[in-house]
Amino acid sequence: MIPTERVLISEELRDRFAQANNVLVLTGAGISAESGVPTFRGGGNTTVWKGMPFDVISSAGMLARDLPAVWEWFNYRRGLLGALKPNSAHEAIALWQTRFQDLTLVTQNIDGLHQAAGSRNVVELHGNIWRARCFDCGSRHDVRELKSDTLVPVCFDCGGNLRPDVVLFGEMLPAGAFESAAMKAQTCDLCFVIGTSAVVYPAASIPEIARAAGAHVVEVNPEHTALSDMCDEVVIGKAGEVLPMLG
Ligand code: BJW
Repeated sequence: MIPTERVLISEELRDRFAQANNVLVLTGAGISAESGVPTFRGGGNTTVWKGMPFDVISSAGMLARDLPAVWEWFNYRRGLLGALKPNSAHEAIALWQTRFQDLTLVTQNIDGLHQAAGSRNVVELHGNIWRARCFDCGSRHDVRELKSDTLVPVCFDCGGNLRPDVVLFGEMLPAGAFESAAMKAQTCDLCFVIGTSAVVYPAASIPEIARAAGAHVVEVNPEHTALSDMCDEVVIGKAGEVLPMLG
């Protein structure tokens, strides 16, 4: 018996994928779900930690009020992520680097799994959980080896307090990150939006910019999202199943 594909990829998408030169990919937490990374929202639920919704603990306000609590939250998450590996969706996108003339990978994820799969020049809109940044001198440090019970580590250069090098609610994105993604969105011919609920701005505006500039916008997600209605095509399915089918 010939196995049937559970996910439907249209002929139009196959053609566009075969002919595309400039491709932009925006990813969110859902692309890492099949690696075991918890998403923030989905199925009507919101991640909560010690009674606090994540948008409270992961906020500029909490950083100002209670830095040790923020470190405790990120130490806990580094513990969750440490052993996880990239999945077939991360691997498929890493292969696209050699397939297209120009591939821009923009991620909202802080887990580093795209890089672990071999993707280079990843535009990280929301930072990276494996780095910390000094409040005083701004220098960045690798915290892969940091002990999981360290609350408020100090800067190896100046002794100032470190903070996770991630973008919390109410904070600005890293200088130039959104701007370079938006510039590529204006010139891409195919734009994939993968595994994001597309409710957090300015990241969610990237596919909107691509669509307004004439790109074909394709969403890959098991659920419909805030962005589905403006997409040219919505592929309902898990990223780890859909992306390898594209080639
Ligand atoms: C699968 C799957 C599978 C599951 N395969 N898919 C305009 C209007 C209103 C508000 C604002 C606005 N502009 C800015 C704001 C404020 C705010 C914002 O957007 N708020 C809205 C939520 C209302 N934005 C900000 O504060 C940003 N900063 C900013 O704009 O600076 C300027 C400014 C400064 C000061 C004042 C005002 C403006 C910063 C946003 C930073 C977001 N940070 C976080 C936390 C990072 C650190 C941490 O990890 O703790 O980033 S929030 C969280 O959401 C995280 C994510 O990157 C981000 C996006 O989530 P994502 O990736 O979409 O995940 P989910 O869980 O939402 O969705 C998962 C999806 O996967 C679902 O759709 C599933 O179906 C799907 N899925 N399995 C494929 N196998």
